[in-house]
Amino acid sequence: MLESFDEPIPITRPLLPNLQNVNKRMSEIWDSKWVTNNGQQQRDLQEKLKDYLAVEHLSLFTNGTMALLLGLKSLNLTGEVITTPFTFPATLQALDWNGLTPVFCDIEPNTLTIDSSKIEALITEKTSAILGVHVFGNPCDVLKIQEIADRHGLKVIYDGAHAFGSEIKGNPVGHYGDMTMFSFHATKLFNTVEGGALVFKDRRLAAKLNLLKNFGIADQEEVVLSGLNAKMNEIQAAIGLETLKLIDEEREKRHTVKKVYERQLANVPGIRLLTHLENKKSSYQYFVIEIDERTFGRTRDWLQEKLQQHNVFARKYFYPLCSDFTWYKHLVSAQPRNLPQAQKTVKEVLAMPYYGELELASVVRICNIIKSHHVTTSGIAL
Ligand code: T4K
Repeated sequence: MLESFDEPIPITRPLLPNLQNVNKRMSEIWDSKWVTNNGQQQRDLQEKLKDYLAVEHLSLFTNGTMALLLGLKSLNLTGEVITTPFTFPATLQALDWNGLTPVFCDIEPNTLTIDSSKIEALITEKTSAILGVHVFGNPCDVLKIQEIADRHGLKVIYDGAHAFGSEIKGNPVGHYGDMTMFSFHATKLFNTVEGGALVFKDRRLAAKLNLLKNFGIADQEEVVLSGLNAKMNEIQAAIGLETLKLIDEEREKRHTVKKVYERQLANVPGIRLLTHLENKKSSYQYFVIEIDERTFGRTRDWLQEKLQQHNVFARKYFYPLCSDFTWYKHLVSAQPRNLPQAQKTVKEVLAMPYYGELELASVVRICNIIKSHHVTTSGIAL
């Protein structure tokens, strides 16, 4: 019988910067008495992130959801947007708040991103954009998506909430599409507690996004469009500036954790590791496995429950499918028969505890719990 962990092992832990360094920045902010509205820390972080992500245009927001919502707004989209059902609710909610109708496209089994071979059949005269999600940091099939978009005059937006630092053949993921959103929530590899950014191709969007995130106020005399309040404040930015210094080291630690998981779970029948990406660099945001009930002998839900009994909190990201939300059920594209791969994936995927501080011995213990509950075809637990 394997022992439970004394302390809970969560799916992640926020990467927190050195408190003394943060306090130093807090003193600067206190002295300046400038705490939000395009302050110095925010401007510094914007420049640092442009360098880090190797992009020309970047705008910071109070969180990833507001970034995506206002990014979609800035592109004047109308009608229908083709997207994936296998994502966090925020992707779809950003469409809803823009009055856009999602058209759900099935996902492909290796990256779990939108299946580019199924997009074209869903395009109608109402389609204005494709919204892909680089889910778990796995980049979408960006070249094929762009080709389809160009043929039909559509915009391409990526929800890259998980993809900070992902690359495709050496190119940063933010180079693709018209616009990419990154989330800087506490659970993300790079975080500003809450926060987010948009990177975009068209430099003219910078001014529009500045208006959209600041009530549409052009100056003290004029409000030129209906915006919202979605600015990143100085405290968020200060934390981001310090966290950014730790990212490369955190990535290395996560790489080591990943290797241990991969070694331990390599030959467990019925467990597929979704970590090998051809020609693509991972963001090291999540470590995800897929449980095939027939071969493993148990369901994903059963395994999640077992891990929980041992004080290990793996998560069913992303369950339920967004297409199963009650307010989409009337859509033809949301019908389960039209999304067979997504319907299968949503029952099989489990995101494992994954963060740099996770002890390697704990990873081995977690894997032993999984292995001990694998059932052979003869019904004997290994
Ligand atoms: N698009 C996609 C594809 C996304 O995944 C997300 C967000 C968005 C858009 C929207 O971006 P933001 O507007 O959030 O910037 C979390 C996050 O809240 C959410 O940001 C994230 N995706 C999603 C995948 O995960 P929950 O409900 O799973 O979080 P919660 O509170 O259960 O936290 C998970 C674990 O993390 C805890 O069990 C322990 C640990 N934790 C968490 C927090 C907040 C800590 O140790 N300390 C903490 O302060 O949603």
